[in-house]
Amino acid sequence: MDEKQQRPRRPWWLWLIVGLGVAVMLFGLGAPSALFSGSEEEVTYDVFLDALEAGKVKEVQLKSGTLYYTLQAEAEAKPTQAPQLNFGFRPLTSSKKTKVYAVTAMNDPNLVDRLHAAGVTFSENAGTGNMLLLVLIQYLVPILFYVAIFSFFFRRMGKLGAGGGLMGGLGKSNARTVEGGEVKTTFADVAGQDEAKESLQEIVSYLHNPQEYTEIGARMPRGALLIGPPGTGKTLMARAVAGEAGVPFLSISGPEFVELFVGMGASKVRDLFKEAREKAPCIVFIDEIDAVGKKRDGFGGNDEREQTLNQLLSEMDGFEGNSGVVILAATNRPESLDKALLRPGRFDRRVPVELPDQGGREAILRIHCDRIKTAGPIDLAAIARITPGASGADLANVINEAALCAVRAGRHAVTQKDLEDSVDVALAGKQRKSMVISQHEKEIIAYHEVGHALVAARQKGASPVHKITIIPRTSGALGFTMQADEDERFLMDKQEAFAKIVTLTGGRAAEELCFDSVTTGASNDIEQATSIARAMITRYGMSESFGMTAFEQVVNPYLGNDTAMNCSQETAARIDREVIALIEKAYEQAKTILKDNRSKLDEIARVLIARETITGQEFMDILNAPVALPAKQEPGEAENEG
Ligand code: NHX
Ligand code: ZN
Repeated sequence: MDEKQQRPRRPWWLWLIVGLGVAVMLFGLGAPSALFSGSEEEVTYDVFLDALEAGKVKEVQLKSGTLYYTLQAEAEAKPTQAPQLNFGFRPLTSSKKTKVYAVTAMNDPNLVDRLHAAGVTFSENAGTGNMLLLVLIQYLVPILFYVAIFSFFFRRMGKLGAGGGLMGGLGKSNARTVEGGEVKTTFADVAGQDEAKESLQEIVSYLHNPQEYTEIGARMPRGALLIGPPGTGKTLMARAVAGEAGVPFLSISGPEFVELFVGMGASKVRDLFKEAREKAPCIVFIDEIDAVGKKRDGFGGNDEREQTLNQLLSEMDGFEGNSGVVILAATNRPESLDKALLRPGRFDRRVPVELPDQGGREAILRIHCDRIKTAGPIDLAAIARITPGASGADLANVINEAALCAVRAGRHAVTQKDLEDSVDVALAGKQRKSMVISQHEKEIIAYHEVGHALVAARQKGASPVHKITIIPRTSGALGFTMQADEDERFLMDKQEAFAKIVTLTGGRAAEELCFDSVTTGASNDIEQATSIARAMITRYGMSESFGMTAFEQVVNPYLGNDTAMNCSQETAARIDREVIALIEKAYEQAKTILKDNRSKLDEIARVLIARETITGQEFMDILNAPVALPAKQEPGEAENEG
């Protein structure tokens, strides 16, 4: 970020308190021994009693459990040091040179009577004058010291955000503010979200020129809700609106409202809107608004959160139609938001920010690629093709990993190969070169992967093979087969879905066929195959017996594909049986394909073991080459030679 973020500086008094606190701790203010250091002589209680009975004691002062006394005879004679700077402690007697004795007071209830009888001047030193200051420093400073330390650490942990703090934070909203004209992000920095940009363009033009809208009597949307999966650039988009409009950008994250201190959420909302009104026209951005905007349920629930939400709702209502404050909020769980937030007059505009399509991915890659040095031909369309489902953040990461990879290799520019390797890293983790795999296991892995590839290549409706590798990865994958479509697909027909399952079972089928045993390694394939089969039956109406009935719903579409079952127990059991049958059918088909292509399977597996990684092209070349049978050729060659 090249933008200057305004972070309030730590107040000077914080340092003062910390300094005083350290001083108090080091020097232990107020301890009597410090007040009289060096000047008094410590004696035992019996010595004191003897002196008292002998009538030699002249004056006694009690202070903090210690008796300080002077003797008659010595009162004038023995010189001692002048009293030092002491907080509120009156020096004993008026004379300047008196030997002072100190004795720890004992539980001696009759002492007062005896002192009185002996005619001794005695008092308890309760301090005068400066005593208030003493108490202040003795008690208040340490407390302030701990509070300061506490708030300091919480701030460092980022819990209170910039400008927060236990003390400094009251009356502040924690919003990070970027002043108008300083937001450098524009729509040009956001790639592949043309529809979202178009929706927000209206807000930009309103902020530029509000009178055009007020003249006609139009009311601007007060808020727009950016909805989409994580990493799609919702924050970037909001920032770009502020950048395009050249207005201040106030951003705060939903969870910041409700954290740490109970009761602060609502006041933070108030402060935020106060700040926004002062800075208007401006953009207020609330990230992850679902943290505060979750549906209010009937049963108790989270009181703090609901108060925060209520405050937010009433603040949004409080805006006059054209106050110049536009609120943008982002969420990836729109279904969980309170209906009251979504009604007109609040977040009345929904702007979907979806995962990019192939063209969008290429555009995003281009933006990030322009920031790094590259060498040789770079084909970003090819990278876009092999990254279906990747978000903008994923793609940014791919480019950055590639740059890091180039630096690691001691090169000064990124090549296409760096980019491709970096996609593999994103999918399956880094290579684990140190891992030693036995020859037998290598064979199993190679046959497993070639099994997938061959089954894919020999089926209608399966995506072409892009790459096969048996280099183990840090994710735990021992090898993988990557498929990639030439053009982006938006629909999948039943045949294609089934072909996918067949391809997934191809790995295990090859293991069984060639080694007559199966391994645990296929677990991931099995999971994927099962979830496709289940979805075909319960969601896509692709089962003969159930037809177009839905038995499962996707719970939150933007965060994983969690589903909720919605059927009777009998149906659930029938669905399970159908899933089993479908996968069984796929597995048999995969085995048939591999049996029919057994020699190619052996040949390609051998090549794969030798090279560790082969491209889809190399794979197809071997597959389409006329049958090469080295087992039969070798004797022939031997004959020729002999
Ligand atoms: C284990 N790994 O967990 C060992 C180390 C059958 C040749 N005991 O099906 O690597 O068993 O076609 C992404 C994708 C872990 C991450 C798949 C992490 C699979 C993968 C389990 C190949 N390729 N299995 C495959 C595999 C395993 C795993 C993954 C992942 C194997 C198989 C992993
Ligand atoms: Zn597999």
